[in-house]
Amino acid sequence: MRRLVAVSNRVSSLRAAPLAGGLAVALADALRENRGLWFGWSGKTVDVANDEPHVSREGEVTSATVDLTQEDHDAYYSGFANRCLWPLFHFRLDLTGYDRAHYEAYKRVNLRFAQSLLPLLEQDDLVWVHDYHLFPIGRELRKLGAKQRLGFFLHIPFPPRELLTTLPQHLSLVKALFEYDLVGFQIEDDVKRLAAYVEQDLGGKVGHGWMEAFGKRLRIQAFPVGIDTARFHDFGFSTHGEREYQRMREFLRDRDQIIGVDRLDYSKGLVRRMNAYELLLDRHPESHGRVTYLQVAPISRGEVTAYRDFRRELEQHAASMNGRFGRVDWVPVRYVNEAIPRRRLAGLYRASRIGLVTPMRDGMNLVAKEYVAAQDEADPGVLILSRFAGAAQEMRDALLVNPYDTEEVATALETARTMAVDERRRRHQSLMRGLLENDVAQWSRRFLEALTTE
Ligand code: GDG
Repeated sequence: MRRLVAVSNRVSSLRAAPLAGGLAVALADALRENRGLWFGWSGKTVDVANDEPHVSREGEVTSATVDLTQEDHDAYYSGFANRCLWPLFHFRLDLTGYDRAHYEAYKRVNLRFAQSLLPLLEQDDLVWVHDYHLFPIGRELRKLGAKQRLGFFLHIPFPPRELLTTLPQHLSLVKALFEYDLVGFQIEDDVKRLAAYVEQDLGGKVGHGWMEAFGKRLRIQAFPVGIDTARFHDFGFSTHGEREYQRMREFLRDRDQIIGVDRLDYSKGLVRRMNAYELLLDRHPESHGRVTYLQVAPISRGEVTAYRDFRRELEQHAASMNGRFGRVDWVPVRYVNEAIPRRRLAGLYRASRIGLVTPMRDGMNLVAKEYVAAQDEADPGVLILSRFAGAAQEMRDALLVNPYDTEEVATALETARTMAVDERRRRHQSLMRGLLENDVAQWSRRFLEALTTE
């Protein structure tokens, strides 16, 4: 069995991984199965950074992390990755910052990571790089002589060529992809957007599963990421999950709860989501006191201005809705920044009649999948899902909506609120089948198999 080396911006503790969610869960299992090594930033900033990684072991898995100077962190992570690539790749040119110094820092940090990682690599390793922070690390590793198989997976959407080409460094960024043996995107649409760029801007060739440009051939495919479906379902019925569920049911009594769970990020569509809920309350006075909306939104990237501005806007919105509609015995919106442990989160999903997942653009969106997995199959809730989340490609039996269309989202809320149990069961069964078939273990297995074969 070949060793797996996962490379990502952050490295989490494996013990905490099943509780943390997202990428950590996906990687932890694959690393355990393959006696892997996990390499990335330590999460610490220091005055003088040392290239020697901190190495530690947890059971079968080794972690190796490096520190960053504050300056590199600000320019590489908060700067190029989160002020430029994140908004640009989520189709938000209005929020995209173009700063050459940030790009230089991005390249410098990728080179440093490559230099620290190289001595740790063994001949037969499969190296799997994750996400937009690390496009160039494959090229840097190759330049330093790495012969191992290198794979790259992009967790966020790939933008249309008309947007991508606003980035002064678009050519260099895409060229970096061609250094990998295999590139994975979330959905077919992402692959098609890169294909259009390769054909029209690079004069390259494109076929089924491959692209040619820069005199190189790249293998590329969609690998839609899944969740740990069976385990997450069990979380909702575990001691902590069950306790949270009961506590919530008691608190709600016969009210229907709408739940949203999102990192506090402008791509997740939280303001428009609140507008849609407000429209529901406007249109359906009979729903007052009978429905309530819980938005869990742990704070993320607080050092980036766009995030701070957006947070203030959201707080005002929630407060004004409560002022406008609230009664002494009913609060229409509960908006909390608290991060909730995963088992409790499963209990909360289970206690909620409606899962409201309406990002303006999202690579996949795991919350949509978690919400469905946590439901009780005898009396399941309804998922309302944005068409612009990658997850919408697989989850056809959700109520699919255009998140820009407030009226449509408000109508979907009413449809979900009044949906008969037969239809809820039918939709849930079909969604759950998909989630069990393509769970996170399948996802990493498929990617690693493709990376292993020539
Ligand atoms: C990126 C892409 C893609 C959230 N609040 C709490 C909490 N979470 C967990 C959720 C979920 C994860 O965070 C969020 O995953 P998403 O997929 O929804 O979104 P991103 O963070 O933007 O992830 C995305 C993903 O990568 C994977 O490829 O799907 O499109 O943007 O697991 O549950 N977890 C806990 N408490 C919280 O309060 N424990």
